[in-house]
Amino acid sequence: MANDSQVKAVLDRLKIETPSWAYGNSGTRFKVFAQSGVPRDPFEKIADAAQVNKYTGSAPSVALHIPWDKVEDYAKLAAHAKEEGVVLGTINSNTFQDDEYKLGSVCNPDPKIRDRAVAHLLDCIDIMNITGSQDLKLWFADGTNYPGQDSIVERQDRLAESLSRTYKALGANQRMLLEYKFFEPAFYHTDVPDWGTSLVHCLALGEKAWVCVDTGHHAPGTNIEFIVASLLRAKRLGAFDFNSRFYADDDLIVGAADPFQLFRIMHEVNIGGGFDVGTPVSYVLDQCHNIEAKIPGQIRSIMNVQEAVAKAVSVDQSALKAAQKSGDVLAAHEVLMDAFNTDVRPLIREWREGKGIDGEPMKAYARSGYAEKIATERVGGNQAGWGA
Ligand code: PSV
Ligand code: MN
Repeated sequence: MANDSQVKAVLDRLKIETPSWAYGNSGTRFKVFAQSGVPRDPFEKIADAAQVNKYTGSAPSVALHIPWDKVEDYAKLAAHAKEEGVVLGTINSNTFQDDEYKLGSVCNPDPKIRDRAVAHLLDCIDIMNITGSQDLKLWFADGTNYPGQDSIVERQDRLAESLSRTYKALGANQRMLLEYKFFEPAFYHTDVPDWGTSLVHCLALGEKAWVCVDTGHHAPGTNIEFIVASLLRAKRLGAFDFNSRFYADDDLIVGAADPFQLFRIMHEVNIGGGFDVGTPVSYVLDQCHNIEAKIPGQIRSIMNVQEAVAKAVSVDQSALKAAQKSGDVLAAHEVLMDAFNTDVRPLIREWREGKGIDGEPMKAYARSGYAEKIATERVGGNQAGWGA
């Protein structure tokens, strides 16, 4: 069994980035239920993200989405983040909300529209240069709805060319993270539907191109831990976008739908060195809180990841190896289940207290009065939401 200090050392290193869009209003295509106290601009989103960091001690950076988080002065936004005790993290591009992108962005048959999409990606890199962000996150809504609508292979060529133009603009310490998604908003075919397609493009581009695994972007029953193990083996797992799904891209709280799946994924991450010092894997939440409160929703998400990671790190690796070598199927399975069934909450509570934060982040936040404060103060203006 890994000892408690090993688990605590991993928890010390594990930083989980929160997304600016989690703090804004969100919903389904049927209804967005506005909440009180929701930020009106990126500065207020960052203030909320800082609360998540304050009560978890593990969320020191905030992912931005451009243009939702567009500001006049990104240096000022970065300085504000610093004052709040966080930094600006991944820059998420948006090539899916302009009318021009009806037939796609970087894969569009019209070269002028591809140019427009690439220009946006280059703008994102300019922002990264000001904010000090290391990662450019690429998720493309490109694809087709009908067989014959466009050439699948030519769209791959256009994708490769657009990616390569973007890749060339990356600075020495910058990376691009290529996310895949098997469907939506395109339904017949998606241009980056799976980890294989993403990996093929990343390998062709070079060592600054990495695959991002969004846990929600898989068909039901997909063995995500296999994908993660394979990408770690290929040294191309750049990041996670964490969330849970029951049916589609539900963007629910990570670990809520299937904590055992999250544990299995974290176990492969542990084996593949994803929690080692200097790991290239970054851990990011990509969620929306449609009906639950947003800041506590993010705190709960971080706690869920920490619990899954603590269990995964607790797996008795030597007992597991011995059982695997001797072909003892049941013993090997038992080693894994023992770790999964261990209640790691007391250990994590102790770890938090050792760091000088409250052992119960949800309760500490609720007691703090911050939710009431923002509900009173943030009156007037336009609440942030998708597209703002
Ligand atoms: C859309 O599926 C999506 O959730 C992707 O996962 C991106 O990471 C996110 O939006 C932000 O653009
Ligand atoms: Mn995502």
